[in-house]
Amino acid sequence: MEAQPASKNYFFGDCYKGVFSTMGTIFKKTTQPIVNEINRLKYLFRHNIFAAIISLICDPIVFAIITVFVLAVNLIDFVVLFFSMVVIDIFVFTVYFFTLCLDWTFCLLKGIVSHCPNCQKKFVLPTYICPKCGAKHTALRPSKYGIFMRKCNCGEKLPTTFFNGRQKLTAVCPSCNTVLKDGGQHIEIVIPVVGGPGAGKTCFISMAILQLEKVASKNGLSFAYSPTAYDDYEANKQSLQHGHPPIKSTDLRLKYYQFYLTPYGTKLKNLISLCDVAGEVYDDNDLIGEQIGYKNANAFLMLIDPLSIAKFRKEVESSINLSQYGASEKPLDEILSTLISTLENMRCISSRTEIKTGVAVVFTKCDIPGLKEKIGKDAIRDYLQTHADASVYDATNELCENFLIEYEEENFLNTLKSKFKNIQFFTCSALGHVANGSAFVSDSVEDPVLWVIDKASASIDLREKWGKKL
Ligand SMILES: Nc1nc2c(ncn2[C@@H]2O[C@H](COP(=O)(O)OP(=O)(O)OP(=O)(O)O)[C@@H](O)[C@H]2O)c(=O)[nH]1
Ligand SMILES: [Mg+2]
Ligand SMILES: [Zn+2]
Ligand SMILES: [Zn+2]
Repeated sequence: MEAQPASKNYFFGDCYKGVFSTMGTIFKKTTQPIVNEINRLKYLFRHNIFAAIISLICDPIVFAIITVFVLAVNLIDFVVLFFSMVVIDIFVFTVYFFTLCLDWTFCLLKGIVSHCPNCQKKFVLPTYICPKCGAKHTALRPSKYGIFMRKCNCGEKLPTTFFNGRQKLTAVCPSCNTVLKDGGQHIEIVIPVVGGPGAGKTCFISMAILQLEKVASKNGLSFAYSPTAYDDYEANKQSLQHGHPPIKSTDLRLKYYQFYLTPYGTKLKNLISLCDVAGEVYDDNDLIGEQIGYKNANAFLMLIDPLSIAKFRKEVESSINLSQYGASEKPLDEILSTLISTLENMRCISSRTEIKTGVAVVFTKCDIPGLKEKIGKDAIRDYLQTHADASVYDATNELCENFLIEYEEENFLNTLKSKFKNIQFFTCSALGHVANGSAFVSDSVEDPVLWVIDKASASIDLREKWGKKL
């Protein structure tokens, strides 16, 4: 463990010094009569050799008794101190080990983890700041500096576990010092939203968060938006509510939009991050390779702008104004292969290894005329009429896969299905209509977000919504 700005605990340092100095003092005191006797004899030899010889003849019994007594006292002292030291040691180390394990097990079982919204790193134990002197404690856990509490160099006592209040201290990222929420005591779920320029990521994220706020309670969840210094949620929300789409993203680093979504009655909060980025990042392998948020992601939301499918775009371009729908031109399979190679590099996995992270594949902009009948609500209703056993989600999968095959995106579909183990298709419209001055009204944007959250979270279980346990 890195040296900490704290003093060592008594039982891990000064305790032994004390025991050894006590043993030394007892030894010194008890052997004093022997030393005195030797000094007396030395004196006699120098000044009165006759008296010295008499003393040597008469005193050996007394001398022997004193020596045996002294040795016995020291032996008893040594045995008592040694065994009490062993007992204290065993006790202290048991308490230390138990507390350390309890703290780690609590974090592990509950899935306590933090992701830095700035440098994107993931860690269980943040750095804690001493409230009195501002010193950084990089390993505030049970240790030689203290089992339950540690004393900072300034004298302030700091709790070393979540059980006795470590989370009340200010926690910062160990890598870039960004202040973290909840003192690091939360379950954090990070979900990058994947899609090319203009795919509809920013619209989707903003409208999904707005919608989640409305539907959370129906699903037994409490919702609270938690802004970071870097997000544009308020600005996007304002413009969307006034009928203006958000401005094009320019951030070449993942931007975390964070909110709490926690089942009622659960103390430990789920902090969810939907991560946005400018779609241009997918054009540059170096740039995307710097976004370690992908490596640490708990799930992915992959957005499909139907207009990025060349054959479909061609089919509708004469009947709609493509620019009104902000048509994305980046081919789907290029985005997918960039995502896959990024994950393979970051997670050090081979091209044949399946990725277990859940993916919701979301057809957005489904207000485009004609889509409702192909993959949207009308198509699902018709499908269910002829497939009585299928669920809405089975129907969506089947219809979306057929759509991709029909519009010559089989390559994309095959790669997706062969690489990712957990896939569910969704259809939605983030805006509900093209910009016409009236407020946008989203349709079904919350479902894919809830699906990936349910997949990734141990505490959120929406089986009633899906009709099965995910
Ligand atoms: N009709 C309709 N248009 C949409 C919808 N979602 C997005 N758009 C349009 O698509 C455009 C691009 O959406 P954004 O959310 O900014 O796309 P993005 O993926 O964030 O794009 P970058 O920031 O460039 O990466 C918007 O300006 C809207 O015009 C939708 O659900 N329906
Ligand atoms: Mg954007
Ligand atoms: Zn950081
Ligand atoms: Zn301090």
